[in-house]
Amino acid sequence: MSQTQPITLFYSPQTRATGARVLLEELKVPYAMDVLNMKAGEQRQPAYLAINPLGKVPAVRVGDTLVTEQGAIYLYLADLFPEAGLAPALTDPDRGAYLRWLFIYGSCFEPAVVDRFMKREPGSMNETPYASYESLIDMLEEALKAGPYLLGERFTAADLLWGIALRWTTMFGLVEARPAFQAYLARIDGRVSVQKVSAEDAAMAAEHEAAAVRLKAG
Ligand SMILES: N[C@@H](CCC(=O)N[C@@H](CS)C(=O)NCC(=O)O)C(=O)O
Repeated sequence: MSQTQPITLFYSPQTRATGARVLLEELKVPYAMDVLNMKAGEQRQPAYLAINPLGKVPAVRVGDTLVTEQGAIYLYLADLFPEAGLAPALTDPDRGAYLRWLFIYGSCFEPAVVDRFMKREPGSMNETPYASYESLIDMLEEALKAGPYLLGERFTAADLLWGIALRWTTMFGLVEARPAFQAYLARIDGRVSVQKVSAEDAAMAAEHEAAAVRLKAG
């Protein structure tokens, strides 16, 4: 481990924070969690809005450094612990493709999926940030067909971001479960880190639901 500052992950189960926790598990570093019950609205309370004014998880604090936004969090943590080998170095030719996949996630994939979920007309190819949903998903399929990972043989933090995202987007029917995606998901789901966090998430989410019901009942 290259640094010893305390790490706190601001977390809520079965959300976009799940992947950030999986990444910390893969990095094999100690971390604490500040868990928010989103079903009880804790993410909109002043204490958390001071961490992320958007009231969104994940956020991560390492010493005095606070990072929000999934892409930024993955980039930061994987670079902070280079010995885990989840981020190509700045001078590595793979760095370009790695950054591209980390950034395409937030700047293209999420807007495309949200437009689809909301049944919003996305506009023409030159009006959207992602050209078209089909071209984006086809590009992802091409990369994963070659596989086994986004950068070929090399597994990186970008695979955790995309693997976890593909899991929930295919589950909700927002992304068609093409064979290349299913094979990729099987590889990601088979990781010990993913299995551990998924099991703990299920238990935590059930506790949150029960606590929110108790709160409503007064
Ligand atoms: N742009 C943010 C989005 C994060 C996000 O949407 N998180 C959801 C959980 S899946 C959230 O915190 N929602 C709480 C709310 O909006 O009340 C990122 O990529 O980190």
